[in-house]
Amino acid sequence: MPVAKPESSDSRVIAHVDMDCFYVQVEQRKQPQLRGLPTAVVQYNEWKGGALIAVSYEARKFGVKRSMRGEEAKEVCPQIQLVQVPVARGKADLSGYRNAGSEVVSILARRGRCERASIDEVYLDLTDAAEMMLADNPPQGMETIDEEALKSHILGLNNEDRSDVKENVRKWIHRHNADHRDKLLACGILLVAELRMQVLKETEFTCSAGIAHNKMLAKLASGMNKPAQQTVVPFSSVKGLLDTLPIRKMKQLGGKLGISLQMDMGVNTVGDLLQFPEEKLQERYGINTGTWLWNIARGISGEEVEGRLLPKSHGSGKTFPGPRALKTVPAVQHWLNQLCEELSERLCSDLDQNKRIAHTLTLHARAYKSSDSDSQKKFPSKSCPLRYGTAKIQEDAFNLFQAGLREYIGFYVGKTQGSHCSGWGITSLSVSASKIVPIPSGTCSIAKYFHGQSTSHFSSMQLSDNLNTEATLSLPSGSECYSEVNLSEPKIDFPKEESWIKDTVPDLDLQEQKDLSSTLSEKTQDGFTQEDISPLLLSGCLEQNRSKQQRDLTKDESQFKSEYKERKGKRLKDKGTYSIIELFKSYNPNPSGSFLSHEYYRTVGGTDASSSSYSRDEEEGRREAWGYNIDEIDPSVMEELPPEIQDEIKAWMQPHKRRPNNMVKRSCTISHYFSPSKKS
Ligand code: DCP
Repeated sequence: MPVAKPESSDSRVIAHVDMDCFYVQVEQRKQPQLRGLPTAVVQYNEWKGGALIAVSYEARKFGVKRSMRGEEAKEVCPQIQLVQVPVARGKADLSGYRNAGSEVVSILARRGRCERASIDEVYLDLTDAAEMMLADNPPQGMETIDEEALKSHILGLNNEDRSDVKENVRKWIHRHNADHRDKLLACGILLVAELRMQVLKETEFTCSAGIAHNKMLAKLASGMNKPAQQTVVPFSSVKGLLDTLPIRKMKQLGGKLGISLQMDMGVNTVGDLLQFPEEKLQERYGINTGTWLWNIARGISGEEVEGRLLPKSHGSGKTFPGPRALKTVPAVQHWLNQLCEELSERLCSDLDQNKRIAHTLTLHARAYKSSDSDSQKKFPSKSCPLRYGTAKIQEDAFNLFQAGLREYIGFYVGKTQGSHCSGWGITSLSVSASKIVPIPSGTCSIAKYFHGQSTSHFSSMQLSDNLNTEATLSLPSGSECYSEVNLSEPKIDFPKEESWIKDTVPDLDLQEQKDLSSTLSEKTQDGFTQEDISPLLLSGCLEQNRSKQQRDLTKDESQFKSEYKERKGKRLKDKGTYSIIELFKSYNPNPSGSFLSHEYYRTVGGTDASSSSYSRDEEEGRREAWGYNIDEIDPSVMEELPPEIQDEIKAWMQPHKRRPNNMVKRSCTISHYFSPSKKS
């Protein structure tokens, strides 16, 4: 049956699904004896019991918060179970959590377009499925409504008589006189409840969800009732929700922009924004941001759910705070090698499982100079074409670091090498691989492709007298071959940047996202963006290793071959086998038909409806744990904004770089992000 396309964003059904205390659930699945107990996951660094990064709802009842260290948590909750994040190569190993997130994504993606927004959250566009349900089997006529759906929280629903909340939900779903938008949301309620139950059955994880007409509202709603519950925002309740919502609770407004709205404009709630005409907001914050603020005050957001299940980049990073700062080049190289090894491993897995290749390697660092008045100067992020194989990535990353350091300290790095303290310190290092695209169709010989890649620096030099000559890599189909060397420069047709690289960095941890965000916005030393840069331009940075590369070519390729084979044979999934039925029987003393009855949560550690993932304390804790610079807008949030808005906010946050006239000039593209109905 043909499915009617939604005419405006009001008639879309969008869900935001967020796992509950995710890392804790992953650890509890590994160790089922921890289920139902107050539990927290701590960073591998054991100082004062390690920093808490995930706290179970049972532990939250005792006042345990993410901002605490293990020892503090033990003070408020002596029986707390602290589980350490797995460690590999001297740093946190998040692969188990990433893989667990992927399991969930593969289930959620069954009913509609699915966008993996971070390690534990997903957006779904369920519009087509809802329209289909409405046409085939509308909820209004259903005799029985699933128990889990009846436990939904519907904003604006009069629940004065608390004894019959489920009955009210049933009536709301059954309304025959509801408008089309509410009928679609009723379908959304059933679809999401079913998906959440499926996730529970197949993975043993609980999640919470928000269901609304756009991403912004769905995201807001998903944190309102946790854990294992879902919240719905009918169109008629949007104004009521936003009117009283503190401005800083909007995830995009937790940083400087939110502070400015409060301090400069006297805006304390999202509803307060309604008093300002769009022009006024544009005048103050630029055209794009002004329009965006005008829209969010009205609950309008036309941002699409991208069909993206895989991360758009991979990153590996580590911080070295305080006395742990790296002060010598060999120390940096040691850690870079560890990070590159992890990155290479993930690239191989991505290649093996998803047939995708990454094209750009970027190095990010944070540094300080002990004797410099220009202490504001940032360590420049550097990028180059990515060559596969651990040794190559390590080598390139080290070269990028040296190039960055030269620029940062202003004189030749050689002077600072050795074990002496050189007057600088590195407090954070990360490497990331981006521009990840599927291997072009017809490219059956992966190895051949990488032979082409691995020699790209040489080939680009050979091509230097004819810069317009870009050899096309045409690979014959056939079995993998590791022995041939193809000296041509690979040519890949990238999908349009906007359509491929979304505004989020889903599979990076918060620190990695922050670093990547800053790199993507920075230009290189030569004034080229990383999109502009060609292997030839990097020859200065890489030249010193050219002869070594030539010598090592054969060795590197066989190394890549064995790494690739090794990865291929490795099973990544680590799914628990504990029966879900057994699990919930053993923890639910009064099991009802539903896996997650309210009784379960009351008995083994539920939370009241006021607990929310938007709690300020938790936000602060997260920033602390990840070394956030409070002066910067939360990048994990900013990256979810349309790129134009990101640019504008970045410009706004850096007054010295701000050019208001420019902002006005390049702002005319914003309108397509928002519903055309906004002016009505
Ligand atoms: N995380 C982390 N370091 C932080 C914050 C979070 O490593 N400073 C990790 C652990 C979390 C996961 O990210 O389990 C997801 O973070 P959320 O903010 O979604 O929080 P939780 O899933 O832990 O809890 P909630 O149920 O409140 O969403």
